Amino acid sequence: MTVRGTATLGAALLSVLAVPAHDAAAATPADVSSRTVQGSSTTAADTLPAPDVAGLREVLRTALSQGAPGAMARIDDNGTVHKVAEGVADRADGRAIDNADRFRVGSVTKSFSAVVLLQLVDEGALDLDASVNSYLPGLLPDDRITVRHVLSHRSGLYDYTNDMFANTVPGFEAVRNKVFSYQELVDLSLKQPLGNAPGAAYSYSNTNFVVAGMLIEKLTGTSVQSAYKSRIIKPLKLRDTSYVHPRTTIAGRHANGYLPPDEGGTLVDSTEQTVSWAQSAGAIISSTKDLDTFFSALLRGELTSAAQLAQMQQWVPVNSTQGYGLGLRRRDLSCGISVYGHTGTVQGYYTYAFTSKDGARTVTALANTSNNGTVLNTMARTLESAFCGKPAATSKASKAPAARGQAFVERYEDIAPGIARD
Ligand code: REY
Repeated sequence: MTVRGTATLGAALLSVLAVPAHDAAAATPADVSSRTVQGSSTTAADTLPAPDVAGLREVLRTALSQGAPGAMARIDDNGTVHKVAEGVADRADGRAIDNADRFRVGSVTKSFSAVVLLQLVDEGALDLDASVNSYLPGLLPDDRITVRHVLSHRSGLYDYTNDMFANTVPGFEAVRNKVFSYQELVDLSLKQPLGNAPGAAYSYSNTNFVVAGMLIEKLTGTSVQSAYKSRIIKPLKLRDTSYVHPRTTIAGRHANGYLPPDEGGTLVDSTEQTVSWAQSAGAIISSTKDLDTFFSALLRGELTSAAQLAQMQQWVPVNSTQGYGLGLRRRDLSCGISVYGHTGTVQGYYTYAFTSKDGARTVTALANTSNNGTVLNTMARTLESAFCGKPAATSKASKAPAARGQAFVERYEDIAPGIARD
């Protein structure tokens, strides 16, 4: 279990943050969350507060009041399922959104890419601390950039999407039907110098997971599509999950995505696109059920060895309540519980998918809008409802389920820094 006192957490994080930024080796292995959990044999379902399903519905309704056409969430709690949905999947015909709907998961794709690479580590085909250039000669401008740096966003590689989507709708329309090669995306990034020395600092960049895709294809000799399929989708029987780049449509029942222009006005239906600008950094299609299955299996140790799962949880501090491992995020909730998963932003879709330390309780939440920081922060509160339970009625700080999470997360949101925030 991951419950711990705020004081312990604060001290642990401070000790991490105090590590000199240039000392990458020292900065890496500060696993503040596992420090207090070793030896525990209880499951999250035994010890977590019951999910606050009514509070969860309120969070989704708030997202609708802030501009999301629809929002939904599914909790898988050690065999018990809670499904909540509000609003519409399709504004044209008014069809209600439903947890059976597929959607674009954005950067949750990064966790899939990391899992494939960690499986390759397990197989002896990849060394996390080897230079990326030792596998892809001449690709990156600095031989000191390792696979670990890339998977933990510490390479310093510039995020080309900052420029691509500086103007939201025009940027999207310019690329929605484009097909990029990985090399073209890396070349866009390399127009800018590295933002930091390899290993020295966390700086979220899609370029890192484009490089991850290139490593997957080089080492497996297959496409990322077939690597995801044979290594994750088939073994876990994820029937709603696919990687269909560069096909623009979402097969089967799905939620449409709606993108608000920066200047306000009519939402743009952004459902159909190649997502070629993201590929192995963000182009997977899935469902709330499948993402729950995926993160639960991951934290239960069903996708990698225990050793590689531990590598994925070597946290680099993102801020005082979040860490980034290898393609995996940690978020520390207001009730002292930490959860593990990923967030995703792709035009028209915001996703949160997080599980407990032991994988026993998982929630995936989706709003079918993006470019709306208010909705993004509201949706973060689905984690509070799912893992922290009902706020105590007597507590001043928790008069309403909404109030508690809001103050906590709004200061610390980090999903696609620089571009997806208000
Ligand atoms: C890209 C722009 C966001 C989204 C991004 N997503 O990097 C990756 C992730 C895959 O972390 C777009 N924002 C929006 C803008 C801002 O265009 N000007 O909000 O749809 O999931």
